[in-house]
Amino acid sequence: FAKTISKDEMALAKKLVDDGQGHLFAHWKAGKESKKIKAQMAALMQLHKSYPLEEGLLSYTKNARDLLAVSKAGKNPLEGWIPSVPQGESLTVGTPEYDEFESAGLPLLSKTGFVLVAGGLGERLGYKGIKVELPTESCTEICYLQYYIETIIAIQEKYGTVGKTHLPLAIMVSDDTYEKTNTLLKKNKYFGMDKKYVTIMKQEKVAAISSNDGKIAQDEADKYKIECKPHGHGDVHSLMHSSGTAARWLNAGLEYCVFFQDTNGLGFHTLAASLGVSSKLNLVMNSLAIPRKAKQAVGAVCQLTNSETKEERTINVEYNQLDPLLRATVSADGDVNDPKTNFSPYPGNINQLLFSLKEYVENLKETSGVMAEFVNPKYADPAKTIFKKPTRLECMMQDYPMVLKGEDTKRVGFTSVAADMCFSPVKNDVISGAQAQASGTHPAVAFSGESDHYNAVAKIVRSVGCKVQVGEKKTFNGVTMIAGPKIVVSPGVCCQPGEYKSTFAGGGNVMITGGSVLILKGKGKVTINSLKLDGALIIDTGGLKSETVFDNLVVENKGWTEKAVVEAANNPEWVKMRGFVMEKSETVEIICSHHAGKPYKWGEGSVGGGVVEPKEGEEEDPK
Ligand code: UGB
Repeated sequence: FAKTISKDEMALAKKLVDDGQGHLFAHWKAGKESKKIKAQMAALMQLHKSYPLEEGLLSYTKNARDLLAVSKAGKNPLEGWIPSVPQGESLTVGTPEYDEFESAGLPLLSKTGFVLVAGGLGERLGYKGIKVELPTESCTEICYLQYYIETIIAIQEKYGTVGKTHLPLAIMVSDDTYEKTNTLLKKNKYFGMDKKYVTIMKQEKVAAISSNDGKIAQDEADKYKIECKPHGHGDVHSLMHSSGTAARWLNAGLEYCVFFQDTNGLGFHTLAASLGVSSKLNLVMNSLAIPRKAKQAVGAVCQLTNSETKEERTINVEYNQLDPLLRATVSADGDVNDPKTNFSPYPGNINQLLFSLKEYVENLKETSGVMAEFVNPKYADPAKTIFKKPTRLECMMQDYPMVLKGEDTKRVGFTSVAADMCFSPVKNDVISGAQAQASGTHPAVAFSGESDHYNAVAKIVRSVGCKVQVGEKKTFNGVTMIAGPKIVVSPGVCCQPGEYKSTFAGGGNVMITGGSVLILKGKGKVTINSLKLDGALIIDTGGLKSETVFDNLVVENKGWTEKAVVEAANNPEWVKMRGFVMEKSETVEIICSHHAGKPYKWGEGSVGGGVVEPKEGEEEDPK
C-alpha cells in the first residue's frame, strides 16, 4: 500500500499491527478502495497526533489495557485513601462574612480569565442543538452564551482591565459543537465582545475500545471507519496548554482563571466571593461547591489521605465512588447525611473551578495538562471479558489536583454556597427531570434552570431588605417550581450580590408581588428608592453613562404568566422542553437612555409624575 498512504502513515500502521491492531487493516485489498484507505489512515493519524502523550495512539491503547485490567480485577482505584472534609469556606449571601469575601474578591475580578467547557452534546438533555444557544429564561430569551459574555463584559466595564488586556474567554468545543458555536458567535457579532479576546479550542475524540486487550473498534457498518467517542472535559487543561492560552493570559497580567459549565446561569453570582476565598486561603485550586444531599448525583470534594504514604489530596470523588469509599473507611453507613445539618459532610462539586494562573501555568509546563484517565465499560458477561458496546478512556477537569506536586497539593480547597444561589444546570430531559424531582433531587431541566434564575435574584434582592413575595408553585412537564416573581437583572446593571445594595437602595420601600415580572436591561446605573410592583415592569437602564433614580414608582398591571403548551403544538424545541410560553398581557416599559450624561430623577418634572399606569388604549403597545 506504499503508493496509497504516506511514509508516516505506513510507520504508524506498522506500529499498530505490532500493538495487536491488525484487524484494522485485515479488510484492505491492494488496488481497491484507495480513497477509503486514505481516509481511514488520515483518521488514525489524527487520533495519533491529538492524544497528548508522546506515543500518541500507542500510549492510548496501553493506558486502555492497564485501566481495563484494573476494572476487570474489580480493584477500587481509591483503595488505601481515607476521606475527610477538606479546607474551605461555607458562605451565605447577605451575611457580613459573605460581604467580606466578596469585597476581597472584587478587585481580582478584573484579573480573571474565563474558560467555558462546551464540548458536551448533552445526551441526557436530548436537545438537538448546542446547549449554550438555549435561553436562560423565557422573559428575555437571552441564551447562555450571550449571558456569559455579557457578564464578562460587565465585569470588565465595572472593575477594569489589567493594562490594555480585555478579559478573555476561551471556549472548549468538540466536533459535536464546533460549527454551531462558531455560527452562534459570528451571527451575533460575538455578543459585543471583541473577537480577538475569544479563543476557541477544539477537543478531539478518542478511539473506542472493544476488548480488554485494547482493540480499537471499527464502525460495524463500514470497517474503514474508526469508532470514536468523547474523551471528557478533562481535555480542557491540555488544550489550555497546547494552544498557549494559559501562558498568554499569565503574560498579559491575569492572575486567575475560572472554568465553568455550559448551562449553569447562576455560576457567576458568587465569583467575587470565591476569588476572595482563593486569595485568603492562598489556594491554587478552589472548587465552587454546594451543600450536598447524600446520594445526590454530584461528586463530593474530599480530602484523601493515603494510609501508607500519608500523602494528601483534595479531590472530587464522583458520587458513584463515594458510597463504597465511605463504607470501606470512615462510615459504615456510606453516603448519608450528617443528622445535625441534614447534608452530606462533603461539599458537592459543581465543576466551577478557580485556578491561580501562575501555578497553573507552571504545572501545565510539567504535565502538558494531561489528566488521569478512567474507564467505565459495561460488561456483558460475569467474567468481564465481553463489553456490551465499545468503551473509551475519559478524563475530568476536576481531577487536576492529581497532577499537583509538593506544597501545592495542600493548596486546594472549596467555597460552598447554597445551591439556589450558584448551581442550576440544565442537563436532563423532562422525563428524567420529573423522576429526579420525585426521588428528592434537583430536576435539572429547562424549567428549573429558568425558575432558579429568577429565584436566585429574588433572594439577593430580599437579602438587601426589599419586600419580595414568594410566588406560587407551578407544574410543567411533571416538574414543580416556585415560579415567581420573575426578576431578571442584566449583568451590566448588577453582576455580584454586593452591587444590588445600591440598585435596590430603598430596601423595605421596594415591594414586589409574587406574580410580578421585573426586568432591568442595559448597563446604566439605576437606583430604586421606592417601588410598588404588581405586574410587569421593564426598565431599560440605558448605556454606561445613563443614571436614573426612582423615588416613587408604582406599577400595577395584568403582567405576564406562563401558558402551558401541548407537546404536539408547533413550538420550538426549547419551548417544548419547558412546557409553556410566556404570555405577556400588559407591560410598563421605561427607557432611560434618552438622558445619558446626567442623573435623571424619576418622579420630578414632566415624565410620569412618579406613578405609571397603562392608560386606556396603551395595552396594545405599552412602549
Ligand atoms: N464537556 C465537554 O466540554 N467535553 C466533554 O467531552 C464532556 C463534557 P456534563 P458530567 O454539574 O452535576 C460533571 O456531561 O461530566 C462539558 C461533574 O463530573 O454535563 O456528567 C459539557 O459541555 C460532576 O462531578 O457533566 O458531570 C458541560 O459543560 C458534577 O459536578 C460540562 O463539561 C456534574 O458535572 C459538564 O459535562 C454536575
